[in-house]
Amino acid sequence: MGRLVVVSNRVGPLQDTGRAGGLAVALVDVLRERGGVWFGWSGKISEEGTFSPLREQSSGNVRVATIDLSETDYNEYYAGYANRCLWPTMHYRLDLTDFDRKFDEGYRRVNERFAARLKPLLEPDDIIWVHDYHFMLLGAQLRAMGVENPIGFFLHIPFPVPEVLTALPNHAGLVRSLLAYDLIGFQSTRDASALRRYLVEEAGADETSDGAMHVLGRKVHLDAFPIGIDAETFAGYAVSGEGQRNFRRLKTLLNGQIQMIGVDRIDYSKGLPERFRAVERLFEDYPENRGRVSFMQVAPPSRSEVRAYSDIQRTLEGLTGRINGKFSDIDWTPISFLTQSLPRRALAGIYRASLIGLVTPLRDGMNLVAKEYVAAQDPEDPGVLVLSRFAGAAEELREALIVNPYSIDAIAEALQTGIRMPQDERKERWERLYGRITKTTAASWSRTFIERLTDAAEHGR
Ligand code: ADQ
Repeated sequence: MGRLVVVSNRVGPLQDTGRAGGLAVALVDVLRERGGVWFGWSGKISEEGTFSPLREQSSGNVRVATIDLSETDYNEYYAGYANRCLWPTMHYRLDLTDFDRKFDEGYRRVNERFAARLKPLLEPDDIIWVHDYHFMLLGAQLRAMGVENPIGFFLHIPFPVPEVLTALPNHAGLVRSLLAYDLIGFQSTRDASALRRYLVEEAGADETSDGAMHVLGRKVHLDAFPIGIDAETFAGYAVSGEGQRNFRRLKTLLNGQIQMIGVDRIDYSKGLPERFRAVERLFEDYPENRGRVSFMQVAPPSRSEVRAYSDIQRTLEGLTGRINGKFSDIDWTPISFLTQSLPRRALAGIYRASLIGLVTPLRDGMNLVAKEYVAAQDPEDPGVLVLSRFAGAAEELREALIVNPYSIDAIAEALQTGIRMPQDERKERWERLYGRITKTTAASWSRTFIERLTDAAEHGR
């Protein structure tokens, strides 16, 4: 069995810090099983940039190797192309894109350098698994350097329909580079069909009998591999010492009142202003909830060097102030807005103390918070998940209350339905949801992808 080489923008950590997400843990598990290398950006900016010496760290049979970025690389590749061109386009926000050709050049340059720095680390039997929108060109560049190992790509964010993707100035080049991968994986069938449709309409592709595509002289394998969490471990977090402490703290504070929870990075794709307005609408349309129900949003800032991100934090602070000013009483505040990140065990306890989990992104590849919320519930008295139809998770989590995140009225109505839902119905829905999240886990996700990649590389290029 060959080693596994994982490439992603940010790497690690190899040890459980109590803060790392389920994805990092899943990847460490498969890396340990096969032995291998995790290669990516160090998170540091230095003058030498991608020419900097390799930063290395090993734990058992797993080696982590990273390089720095120069300030220009960071601005053009990361803050520029990845986060001002690809992220908004893939999330259907063409109004927020900034197509500057310098970003394009920076993205290509950094992908090339990562390929060049990765090549000497490779062994002939390695399987290479590239992650996410930062490295769409990497496979093609490795091939151009003569690398023949199986190379797979998994996109963690949505893949937009051709009508949207074709607004990206170099979409043809980007997609052509993707075709160098032996297997292209997406979060949902919706995303996989968007690429299929693009290949047919823009590149004259034909579908083969095994579901692969013949395009530009190549056979390309693509499919949906919905990412999961380690649900049982996360359920354990909710009843761990730290989980229970947070659960009790909150329950004491709530004193019989109902709590609704939202947990997201601050990002315009997460539908946060719409969610805050929906909470306001709940108190307007169903005034019996005033003094009885409150909403907590935990949202640490991210990518604040990009204007659209800092703007949204100000909007949310404004909305919190306005809504609290309008409805608060001496012993009740409708919204608390926390801009910090919390340890995972504490988070699990907070999910469990909340009757409603609000996950309402305008677009999301999957959304792991939806799955974590379900995992953390008390099986005897579970809460209700209110989930956007535009999250990849909605394809699987069909027993959630599925909403249109653009409709403030629809969200408010679902909140009211959730608040009033009898315990029997909550249990019935939750049992089905829990069944689904324990079936596809983080571990089964990575194993399935690697198996399919090995297969695709063996049987058809
Ligand atoms: P993200 O956009 O970051 O991920 P998501 O899937 O929800 O979105 O994952 C966020 C993770 O960060 C969750 O594990 C959550 O618990 C954690 N988190 C968020 N806020 C936190 C806080 N305040 N404190 C502590 N932890 C917090 C991208 C894609 C998603 C896709 C994932 C994985 O955008 O669609 O599901 O990758 O593929």
